Amino acid sequence: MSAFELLPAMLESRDIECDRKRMDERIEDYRLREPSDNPQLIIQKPAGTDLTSPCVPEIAATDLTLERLRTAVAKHGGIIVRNMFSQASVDTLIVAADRVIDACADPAATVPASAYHNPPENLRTIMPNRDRELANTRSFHRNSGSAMCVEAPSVAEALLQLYERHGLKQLMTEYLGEPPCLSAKKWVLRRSKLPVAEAGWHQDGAFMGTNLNSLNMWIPLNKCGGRTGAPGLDVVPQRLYEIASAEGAQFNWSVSDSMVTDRYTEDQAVVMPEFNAGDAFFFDHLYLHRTQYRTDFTKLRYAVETWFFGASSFPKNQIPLTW
Ligand SMILES: O=C(O)CCC(=O)C(=O)O
Repeated sequence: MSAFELLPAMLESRDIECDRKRMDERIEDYRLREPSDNPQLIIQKPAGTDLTSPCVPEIAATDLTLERLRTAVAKHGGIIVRNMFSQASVDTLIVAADRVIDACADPAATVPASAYHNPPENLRTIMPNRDRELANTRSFHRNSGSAMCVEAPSVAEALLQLYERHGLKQLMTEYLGEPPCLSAKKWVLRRSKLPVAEAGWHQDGAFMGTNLNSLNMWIPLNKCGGRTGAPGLDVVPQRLYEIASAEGAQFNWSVSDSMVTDRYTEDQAVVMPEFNAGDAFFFDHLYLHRTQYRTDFTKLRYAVETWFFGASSFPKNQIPLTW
């Protein structure tokens, strides 16, 4: 793994106008591009019965290879890669998450341009429903304690550099079988709100679609999950091939609590993994998960969520952008 670290001084000395133009171009690259109707899907339902027992596999960052990633996601739906990013990098990202989320807190405020807030000009026009969709997306994030990375192109560009220096651009290219793209809507800085709201169980494919190839890298920036007192993720640790029914759920893209508890019991039970700062949790659009829910959390949790898609097998509704 690379020794490259992201430090606050590196972020703050970036050319913010150059980063903003670059993010504009990355988004613009996809304005007229449509996904393939027949992508070669990475995850295919096997013909026979799957005897794999449910679990969340874990490996050290030094052991991460394409083969380990591919096998774990194909068999178990996801994998935790321990200690992928250094403490210095995650500390910088916590500061960045605070600054970006705070800068987006008041939709009526005029926020001076900085490394932590300088949204690309075309963010409004790229959304199919323009102002309304951008305002709704921003308000959804404000209410969830999150912000799109693209609100701060310098943070976004620095993250791409961090990922590239950790070999992730190459790994994602190999995993997806083509160059990766990211998404404006599904590249998110998160700072949980306390008390944690009961967020629905969901598979991201319910709103992204399923005729695509994806991989999410969810990076916790502080210790969370399990019984740490900070919300991690609750997961159904198995390979699923279809989107579960939304019957009885809060949203048309979520899955009800009773559906999860009735269906995934005993040996298939829900897991609440414990995460360390700088781990990377990889899973795709069919993985069933939710923000960990308990009423007694006392600690904040920071995270970065980054979805990667194939350059020709992406969800257009999530506003793809070139890497
Ligand atoms: O960070 C969270 O609590 C939610 C993350 C999530 O749902 C995702 O990465 O798809």
